[in-house]
Amino acid sequence: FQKTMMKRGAFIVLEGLDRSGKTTQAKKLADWLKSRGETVHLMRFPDRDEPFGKVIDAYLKKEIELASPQALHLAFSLNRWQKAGEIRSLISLGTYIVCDRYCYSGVAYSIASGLDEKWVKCADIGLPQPDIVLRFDVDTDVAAQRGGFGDERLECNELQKKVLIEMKKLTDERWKIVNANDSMEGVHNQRRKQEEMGKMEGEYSYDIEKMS
Ligand code: Z5A
Repeated sequence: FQKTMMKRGAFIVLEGLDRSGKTTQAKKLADWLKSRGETVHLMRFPDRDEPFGKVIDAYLKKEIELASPQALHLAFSLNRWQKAGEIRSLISLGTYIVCDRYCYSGVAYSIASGLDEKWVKCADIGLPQPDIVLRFDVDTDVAAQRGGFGDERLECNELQKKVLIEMKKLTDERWKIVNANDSMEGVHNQRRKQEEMGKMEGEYSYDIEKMS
């Protein structure tokens, strides 16, 4: 009985191209939720501290090679599966998880890199589903001017354009689009305006029964 009375948290995912400002805005969103008295946990994928994430990190930094793009895709997926239990339990305890990238990056980047769509999607079936996905849309030339672009693998304009096409295909009614070409504060204010208009109200107040 006590469990059913407990307010469920929420799983909020930020998606978008490289340098669209997801990490910056994830922190701002987490601070805003904390200011409203919520318990918040910031999460990101790839989680480079987790064992499979260490492999991904070394690969992206060009320190190691992987035998196939399929192996890379599965490493990204395993990295999420390692956190699936933690995500479920945090949400059931009332925590708001603000997550920087999730399986949508996994699917979009791997399809854009040439892998088979059907095969790519299989690895993530059964992972906890987000309540809401915020898609940060940035023009590739704007993103390319931002700090650090081009240092790691996968950071090239041609791939980014294909990723955006794939990410748009994944977009459904749970997604909200944010214009990420704006300044840091401008992007944050767009988000705040959505909240002030009451659009977010209710979307985050789920009952524990709604957990799958
Ligand atoms: N990948 C994949 O293939 N499969 C998967 O399953 C997953 C990921 C989960 C690494 O991801 C790569 O892995 C990524 C996708 C792929 N490859 N690419 N390309 P990552 O998340 O670890 O990548 P990252 O390099 O740490 O984050 P990011 O996406 O590049 O950046 P961001 O989080 O969107 O942006 P940011 O860190 O907030 O900001 C970037 C810079 O821009 C920084 O200097 C900020 O100060 C600046 N910034 C931010 N916002 C603004 C605004 N509004 N104006 C001006 N400047 C700004």
